[in-house]
Amino acid sequence: MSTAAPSGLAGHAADFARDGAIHLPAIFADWVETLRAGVERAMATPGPWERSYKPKDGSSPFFQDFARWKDTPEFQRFLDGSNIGAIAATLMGCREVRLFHDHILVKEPGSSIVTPWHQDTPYYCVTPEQSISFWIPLDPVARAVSPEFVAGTHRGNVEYKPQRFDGTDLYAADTRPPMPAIDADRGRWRILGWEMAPGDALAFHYSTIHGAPANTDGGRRRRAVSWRVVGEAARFVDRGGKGSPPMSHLTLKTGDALTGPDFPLLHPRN
Ligand SMILES: O=C(O)CCC(=O)C(=O)O
Repeated sequence: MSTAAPSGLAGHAADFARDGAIHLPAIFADWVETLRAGVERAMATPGPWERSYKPKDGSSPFFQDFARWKDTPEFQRFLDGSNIGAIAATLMGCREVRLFHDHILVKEPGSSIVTPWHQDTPYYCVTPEQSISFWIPLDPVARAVSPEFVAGTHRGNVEYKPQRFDGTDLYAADTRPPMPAIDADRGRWRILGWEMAPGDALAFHYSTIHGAPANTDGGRRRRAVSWRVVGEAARFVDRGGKGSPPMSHLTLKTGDALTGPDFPLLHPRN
């Protein structure tokens, strides 16, 4: 399998820059079985940052785990053999691409958990200028359960106050503005979402406002792995050991380049 970016991707780069979220059909289709096996292995032995939600109404859980590439051979095979680094470099227009982390997100059939509207930037210990998450579904995803994105909200440098799923503030005395009530007036925003097949990808910027519905449509699992990557402009931001994942073991200082064994180079290949 090639580790070069597929031809025809340059056109998507302009859409990514404008909207902050794009759909790339079948771009990782060759990796579905490998990633499914990795998710199964990771779920069988959750990692130290695993954070799953069990709905109060008794419906199925929403499993989440982070940075499992280190102990999941299938994920290492994906990083070594796929062209994710070259794809990211083309979309971001940068020279180097590093892994920030992987994030497993499995909404079991019937799960009533809604992923609230949020930006990832305020949860992450890294600057967002050159950033992409590749959310790769491993099951068919109907439009009704697709993650959704508010087009263009990665531009303009507005950071909204991050909250936990229970609605409490993540950081004390946070004076950033609250997330707008997007669902109260959906027609006011350009909301993007797609029907997807396993091995497609959604590529989105860390500052794009996004969320996802409950998995109450279709009676299917909604397995996904979101691969978070950054370009050479990325700099560490000290969030006091909070955030997602907390990464409180890092000794980097605010403003340092995001390098070291936690953040392997994906592009260019040595
Ligand atoms: O899968 C979901 O429900 C939400 C995805 C998400 O917020 C993310 O990948 O950043």
